Amino acid sequence: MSYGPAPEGDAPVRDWIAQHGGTFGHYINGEWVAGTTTFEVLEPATGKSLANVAQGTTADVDAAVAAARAALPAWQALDDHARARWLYAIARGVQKHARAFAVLETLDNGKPVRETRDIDVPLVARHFSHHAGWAQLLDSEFPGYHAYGVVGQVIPWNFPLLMLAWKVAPALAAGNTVVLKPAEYTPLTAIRFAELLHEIGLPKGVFNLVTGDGSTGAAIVNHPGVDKIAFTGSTEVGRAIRVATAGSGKGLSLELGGKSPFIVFEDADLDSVVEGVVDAIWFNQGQVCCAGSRLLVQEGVADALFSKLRDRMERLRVGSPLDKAIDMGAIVAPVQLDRIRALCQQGIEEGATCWQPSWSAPQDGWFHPPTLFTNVAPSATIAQVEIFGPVLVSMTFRTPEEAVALANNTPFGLAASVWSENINLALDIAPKLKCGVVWINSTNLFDAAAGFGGYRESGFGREGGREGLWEYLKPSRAHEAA
Ligand code: TAP
Repeated sequence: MSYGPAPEGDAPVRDWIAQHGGTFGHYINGEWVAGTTTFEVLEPATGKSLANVAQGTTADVDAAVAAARAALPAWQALDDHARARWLYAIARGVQKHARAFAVLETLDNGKPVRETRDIDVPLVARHFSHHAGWAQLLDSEFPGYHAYGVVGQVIPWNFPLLMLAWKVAPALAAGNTVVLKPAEYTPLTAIRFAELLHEIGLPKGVFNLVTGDGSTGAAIVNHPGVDKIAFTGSTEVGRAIRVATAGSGKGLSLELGGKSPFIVFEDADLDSVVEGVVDAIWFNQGQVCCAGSRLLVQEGVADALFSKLRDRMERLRVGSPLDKAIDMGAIVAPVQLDRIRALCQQGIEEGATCWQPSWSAPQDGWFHPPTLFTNVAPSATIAQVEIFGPVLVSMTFRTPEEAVALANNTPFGLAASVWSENINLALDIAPKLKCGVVWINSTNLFDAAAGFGGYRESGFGREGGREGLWEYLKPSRAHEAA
């Protein structure tokens, strides 16, 4: 299949890249700084080159931290209402350029434009306007607390702009200044975001962007001038960051991986369940930290559900993410695709049954079909590790107690969803699940006002709402002395 039509119009976004000569630098102290070296960013749907982006060095991180430090007194001295006005201006700017942000995110990440247009970008704007509200309530709602100072933020590639918003909005609202590193695969919407801040005139140094690979992230984490690290990414890197920051006095919040259960009781409405599953595991090709990647279904309805699910999977469309009719786009990078394939192979070798619909893979780019595993042992590798792809692993249970035991049988603890027409049963099960978020008869619902985050190996700290604000505040000295 060729790279299909672009109903959302990708030409203006490709023109924007071309206007920059296809090369982008860091945004430090309100200026664009060329990188000493660059790396190539590829388009997942075609495998072709999209842009070249600066590789951040320790000198770049030093400059960014110094700029954030210098900007701190004036930013903190701003009246809360004045800070709120900046956040509203950012929200408005995102809305104004929503189409360009959505298309750019789709080109860079490979996720369907229908998702970036209807979910990612609107949630970004909502996050900034929500935190504009909080900026005005700091004195009344958090007396005796003040901003950390300079915050270092390192984010993943699966929701590039949304993860930026989850980090930057509360940090700025609370009066911190920021040094942010986006993921190597997907830095472009963060770059366009920095351009937006420049256009609206945010004071220099309040937001600094240093692009690069993991070494740039490590330079931010280890920098002595950073007061707090906020990280979203894999459990493996989160663990390394916790070790690196131990004893440094830095604040830390970690939003890590997951292996979230999707629990279906036999009285659930199976047609709703099927649509829920589509959203849980095939949204963003399953590259979602809280993806409902483990389907736990009560024995009496297992066969009926699998049959309905297979029918629905046959109708999922995989292809060019710029096509609005597409359900699943591309996997972010070949290394991720290889990892997904290898884990599927391991699942088969360990005795599970793999089912995929008939599909024709687009010739270019990196695509994987929706995949369902049945007959999976709870201890199987695919039942335990985060696959981070469109692969659903299913197991059956007999009793609610067994469902809870299966659900809690991984080291993670991010999210869960429970499906039953008996609300008493669902409400009884929910608090027994070891995870930060539980959805009932729904999944993947995010709201700027609701704290999101995990525990166990899914990390600690919350993003969103009042709980999220705490991550960017610490007691003022007077309060500590009291
Ligand atoms: P990671 O490989 O952990 O990368 C995350 C970020 O950390 C990237 O910017 C990465 O840079 C950087 N990094 C890599 N090594 C580092 C180091 N030693 N020190 C500091 N920074 C370093 O994760 P990913 O593959 O991008 O994202 C997928 C993971 O994120 C999944 O496990 C997913 O569950 C998790 N996630 C969690 C949540 C929440 S809210 N819990 C939300 C979204 C995603 P490079 O890009 O250059 O490698």
